[in-house]
This record gives sequence, C-alpha cells and structure tokens, in this order.
Amino acid sequence: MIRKKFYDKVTQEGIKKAHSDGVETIWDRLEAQQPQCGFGQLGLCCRNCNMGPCRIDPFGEGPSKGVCGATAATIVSRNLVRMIAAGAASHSDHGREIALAFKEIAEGELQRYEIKDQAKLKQVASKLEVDTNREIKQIAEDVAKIALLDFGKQDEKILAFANAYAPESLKKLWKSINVAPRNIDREVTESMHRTHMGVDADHFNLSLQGIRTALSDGWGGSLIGSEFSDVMFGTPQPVQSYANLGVLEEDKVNVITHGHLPILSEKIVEAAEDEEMIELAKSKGAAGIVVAGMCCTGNEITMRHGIPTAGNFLQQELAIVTGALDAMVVDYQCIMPSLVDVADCYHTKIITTSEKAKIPGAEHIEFYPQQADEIARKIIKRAIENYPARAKDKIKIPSEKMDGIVGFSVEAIVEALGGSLNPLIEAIKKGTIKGIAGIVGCNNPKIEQDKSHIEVAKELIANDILVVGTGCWSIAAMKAGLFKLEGAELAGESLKTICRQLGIPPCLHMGSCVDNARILAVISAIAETLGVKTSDLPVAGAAPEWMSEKAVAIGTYFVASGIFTVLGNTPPILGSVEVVKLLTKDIEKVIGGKFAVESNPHKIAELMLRHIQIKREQLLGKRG
Ligand code: SF4
Ligand code: MSK
Repeated sequence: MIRKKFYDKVTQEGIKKAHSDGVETIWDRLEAQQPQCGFGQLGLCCRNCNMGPCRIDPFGEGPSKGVCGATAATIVSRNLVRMIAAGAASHSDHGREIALAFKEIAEGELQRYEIKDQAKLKQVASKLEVDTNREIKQIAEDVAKIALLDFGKQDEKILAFANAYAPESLKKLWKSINVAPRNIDREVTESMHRTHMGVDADHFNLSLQGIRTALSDGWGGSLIGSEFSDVMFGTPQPVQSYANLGVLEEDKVNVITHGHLPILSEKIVEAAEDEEMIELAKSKGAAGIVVAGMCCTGNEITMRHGIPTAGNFLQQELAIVTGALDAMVVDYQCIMPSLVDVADCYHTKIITTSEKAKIPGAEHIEFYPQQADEIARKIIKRAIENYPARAKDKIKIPSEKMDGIVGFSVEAIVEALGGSLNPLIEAIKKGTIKGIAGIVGCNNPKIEQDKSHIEVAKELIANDILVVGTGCWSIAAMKAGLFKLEGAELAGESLKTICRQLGIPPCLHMGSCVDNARILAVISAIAETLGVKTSDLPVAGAAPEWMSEKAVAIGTYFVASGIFTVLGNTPPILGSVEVVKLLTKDIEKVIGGKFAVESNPHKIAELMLRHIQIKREQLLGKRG
C-alpha cells in the first residue's frame, strides 16, 4: 500500500477488511499505476491528431515541439482547456436534464414531479425579468424557455442566467476581455474546436476560452441545475443529518444512491418510504429500509430531507465492503467502474440508471422521469429481494457516524441572519468575521483522505473565517463534526460568539458540486451591497483534494469571478512555465482572481488567510 495511515479511521478499517476479503481498492490500483506517466503529469503529451501522439521533453534534451510545431505552452493550455470543457459539459448536461424535466412539469407533461417551491420560482423569474403576476404554470414555462435557450441561443449576448445573476462589475469585466459566456453548449464546442489540431496555438487566447467555458458552467449550467432543483424539490433549509458508513444498518435493507442527479434520488427516497415496500422488506426478514447517499447525490438528498450520507468519493467501494449493502443505485459522474468488481465479492447489486452511464457487469434499469415512481419502486424491490443473499460472515458495518446540520442554501443563510446578509457584512467590516472561505471538491487517493479538507477548514475557522462549502468536502466536514453546533468550539472567539448567537455551525454546508453557484451568489450579493468588486472582498477558495475535471471548471469559474483559489494538488500544467505564470500570477490583472497550488494543508490555509488579510486591509482602508 502507498498509504498506511488514514485520517478517517472508518476508511482505514474498511481497507483492512477489503484486503482480508481479497478485494482490491482504489489505493491498490493507484499503487499499481506507479510511476505514473511524467509527460501526463506535466501536461506535455498531445494526441489531438494522428500525426502524434507527441510529447515534449521537459529537460530540453528531446523534442521541444510536436510534429505540427505545437509548443509546450500550446499543448499544456490545450489540454487544460479540454479538461475545463469536460467539466463544464458534465455539470451543464446535468443542469440541462433538470431544466428539461422542469419544462415538462411546467407544460403539464410530467406529472410525477411538482413545483414544490413556488416562491423560489418567482424569485428566479423576477431576476430574469419574467412577469410574476401570472399563473405559476405560465411563469414556469417562460423561465424554462429562457434556461433552455441559454444552452442553444446563437447570438453573441451573455447568457440570460449569467446576466441576471452576476454582479455588474463582473459582467463589465468579462465583456471587456471577451469572455462573457454566450451559450453553454457553444462554449464547450468552441473549446473542442479551438483545441483541435491546427486551430488555436496561443496559450493566452486558449486560456481565455477556458475561462469563458468555465463561466458558462458556473453562471450557466450549474446555476440552472441548482435553481431548478430548488424549485422542483424544495430549497434546502437547515436539517439534522448523519454521515459515514455507520449510517448503514445491519438489520435493514441498505440502499445507497450515488452520483449527482436529484431527479432519480428524490424518487428512490420516496419509494423506500412507501409502506408497501417496507412491508415487503419485513417479509424478507429485514426491519426496514435505509436509503443513504454517496458523493453529491448524498448532498442533494441530505440537504433537502436529512437523509444520511454514507461517505464521500473514496468510500464508494468501502460501502460495498461492509457486506451489508444490498444495492448501490448510480446515475452519473464520479462512479468508479470498479464497483462491479468489488460487488462481485459480496452480494451487492450495482444498478445503473442513465443511458449515459452504463458499466459492464452492472444491472441496468433505465430511469425515465415519466415513469419515475414505478422505476424507483422496481429498484427498491431489487434491493429488498437481494437482502437474503447477504453472506453473514462478511458483514461488518463500522459503528462510526457523525451528526451535523446541513442545508444552508443562500435563502437559509439569509434567514439565519434575520432576513438579510447585512449582519454578515457588518461582522466582516467589524472584523468579528474576518472573511469567507469556500472549500470545495473531491477526494483523491494521492492525498490522505479528508485530511486537507478538515485541516484547512479547522485552521480557517480558528482564525475567525466563516467556511462554506460543497461537494465531497462537505461530507468530510460532516464526518469530522464541523457541521455540529459544537464545532464552533474550534472557532476563534468572535466567530464562536456569532455561531452561538445565530445557532449555526462554523462551517456551512451549501450543497453538491453543482451548487457552487450558491457560494457565488453570497459573494456577489456582499460585493454589490458594499459597492465593490468580488475581487476586492476578503474571500478565498480552495479545492484541497480535487480530482475531477468538474473541479477544474469550478476552480476556473471561481478565479474568473474574482476569487483567489488554492488547488491542493497540481493540475497537469507544470510542463509550461508560461501557462503556470499566467494562471498563478498574470491572470489576476486580467480577471481579478488567480490560482495557487499548495499541497500542505497548513500552507493552504496560510495562503488563504494572507490573501483575506490583504483584501481586508485594502477594503477597509478604501472605505475609510
Ligand atoms: Fe502532435 Fe500536433 Fe497532432 Fe498534437 S496536434 S498530436 S502536437 S502533431
Ligand atoms: S461528487 S466531482 S468527487 S466533489 Fe460531486 Fe465529489 Fe468531486 Fe465527484
């Protein structure tokens, strides 16, 4: 094993059990991959045409250009833009799926779902300047139309959603450097076009298109996904929940929903609560049914229903290793194909549900929103029928689970503050809260699971920084008790006092990885109230354990929204000094934010604290 020590003891025990059961895990496969390709790590290989693959020698002894003449800067930036495009495409395709379902609900074509939060719909509509003094159906139809046009309109204007939600100062800046996103699909397509052999070779120009594509995600596809999910399933409100593998129960049928799409998981939750299903489970000898989430589907259902979360990205295999998981239902993104191999050693059924994400060896039950209830019940039935197939001697569920409060949507934060963001702004001005940090992103087996997520957050709250976050960071924070009210004991004196007064934890759960738009909304509202740019605020971001291409898109739209962002592991860009310099230094003058790369959690926190301190001094000095 590469790593012997794990921050989360549940993971440590899970790996031990996996090995004694003869199961290979992600850490074993990482070890088998060593040494990983140096050209790949530096971003210096290109296979964008069949004159290649080409690679550049980073030591200057071998080739310095690809067959076509592409330099290191061209190849590195093209590869990076492709990562951003893939990340933006993934988030935005998820957003599109939600928007399409919403359109059908609005048109009365999809009766299996409803508009649960009409007030939120009106709020979205008025931002988009849609007349709200009409029937809900009419408002919904118009809002859906605008959202879907953002995926396909052919004019040069900024996305309607970005236009409605982004602060004026950001929009002005984006327009001035020609990175205002025009059409979500178009930006992804143009990124693929520009990175085709023989198109854009200028690393700066390519990076601008990367920025435009990321913005089409953060202020477009992801934002649409979050807003419509709230309208359809309810805007999250603080709710008590639990996290870690200890949420599984030995005497119950255990079902995990894993992936990202709430259209599916909402129905799985409903089906598992159905009396008929519970009776069926009892008839098989189980005491009931447990539904738990994993990764961002976990975030979606925990923040709306308090459904427990079994774990974050690196725990997906280990959930099966408990021997007590009867079905893992997956949609898309962050689902490892290895689940099928792990499940082979136990009785777990892996059920794929999206035509976009099939895994050889898994059972495929395709999910259609039009038959959502029947399909969800069919899936739950499969899990129940599988309960008796458990091998009793292989069952070992860790006892650890941690409670906490989840579901701090923007609306919930405003409510906790008594109706507006002003108390937060005042606290920032006074210095009782020194700044805000957004921590997001995945786990990565190259990094000790959860360690950076937790240590960075702890150090920030100890310095009176309010921490908000999403994605697999949230699950790490929850497991570590940072979403408990008592978590405030770890905060600095003034943050602790505020948390006690408001009855909030020092770290706030803002949702899944599409929900970073919520963080942007809070930051934008503060900047607009203060009459400053987002880049003037004492705010910083971090993705300490990122691994996915979506995280690259997120980091890029944070930076392009004026936020200094620290990456906890190096993206494949070190092969070009020009690209490194651009992204970690020069880009700040262009867009207001920049990246830093740092793996040591204490240094990550230090970088964020230093940035926040400088911005505080500038802001307060500027404001006299
Ligand atoms: Fe090589 Fe250029 Fe083709 Fe890339 S695009 S594989 S660098 S010839
Ligand atoms: S699930 S993208 S590992 S946060 Fe959204 Fe977690 Fe990262 Fe997937």
